[in-house]
Amino acid sequence: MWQQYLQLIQQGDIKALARCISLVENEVGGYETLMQSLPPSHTPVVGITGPPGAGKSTIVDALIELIVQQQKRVAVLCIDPSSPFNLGALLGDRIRMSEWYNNPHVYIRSLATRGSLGGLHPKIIEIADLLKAAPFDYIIVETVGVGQSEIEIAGLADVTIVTLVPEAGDEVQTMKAGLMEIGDVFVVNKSDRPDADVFVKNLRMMLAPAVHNHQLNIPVIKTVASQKKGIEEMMTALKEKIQAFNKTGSTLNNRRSWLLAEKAFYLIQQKRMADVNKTALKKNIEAAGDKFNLYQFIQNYQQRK
Ligand SMILES: Nc1nc2c(ncn2[C@@H]2O[C@H](COP(=O)(O)OP(=O)(O)O)[C@@H](O)[C@H]2O)c(=O)[nH]1
Ligand SMILES: [Mg+2]
Repeated sequence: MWQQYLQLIQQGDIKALARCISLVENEVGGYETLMQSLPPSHTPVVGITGPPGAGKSTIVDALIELIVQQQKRVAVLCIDPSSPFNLGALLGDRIRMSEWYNNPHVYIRSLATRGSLGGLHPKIIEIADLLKAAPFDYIIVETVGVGQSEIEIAGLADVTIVTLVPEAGDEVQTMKAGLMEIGDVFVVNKSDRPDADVFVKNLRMMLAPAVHNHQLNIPVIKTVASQKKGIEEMMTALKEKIQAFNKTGSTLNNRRSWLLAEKAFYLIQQKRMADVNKTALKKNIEAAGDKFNLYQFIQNYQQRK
């Protein structure tokens, strides 16, 4: 079954892909076999993060349109409980997600943040890996920049876009440090607001030390996503960053290595827990009787493994 799924996914079968994601989400027996057979992939993963209401979904919507115009295929994962894509109707007619749902070049999946300890989604790495096996040209992951999520998104994404809005003129300083550090491209959306230019200037000043120290180019792009302004500039910056990333020759970077180590640790722990049988433990404890020492017991148990 799983081998067949992989073939269908690789052929671009969206239904098979959607089904597989659900199976993985629900940890249906055998999904690990599928995961183990996934070939390496270089589909660029673009993370887009920022505060709620900054316009991330609106930007993604405009990006999808641009990508589709260029005859490319895109998958979008939306992990934003405050404005999920499937509630697009609530956001007004500008988000035309229903249109994308029927477009064979676009796949959109909303994920709940259930059970995740401040991170993105318990299965985000697996789901992104599945998407990478499918013939998409881009994978976009939208997340709210809160809690631990920006650390995860920076590890998961090849290129991270941080979306901000001009607020109270020059209060860039109050921006979360975490967001500051992970942006490869900064987007100042809602630039139709009068204080946008001041904000952009201050943001560039704040980024200057990083740019200078690490010889980085960190573009700051003004957009009015609701009017699709600035989206092409953003796409150009994005493509340059993807190219630069591909040139480094390795998809591993420090953040990704940490994320994978974290995930491996979690999975190994889970696997070890799977062979711990509480009933058997209780029997052993009862057999030891009054001489039972909890700490010796644990020590012996670990040595036996
Ligand atoms: N004035 C203005 N409003 C915008 C712009 N971009 C998005 N919005 C609106 O801001 C609200 C939040 O946008 P949304 O994309 O859901 O933000 P998200 O929470 O970051 O995904 C919606 O009502 C959008 O229509 C913009 O450039 N200018
Ligand atoms: Mg959103």
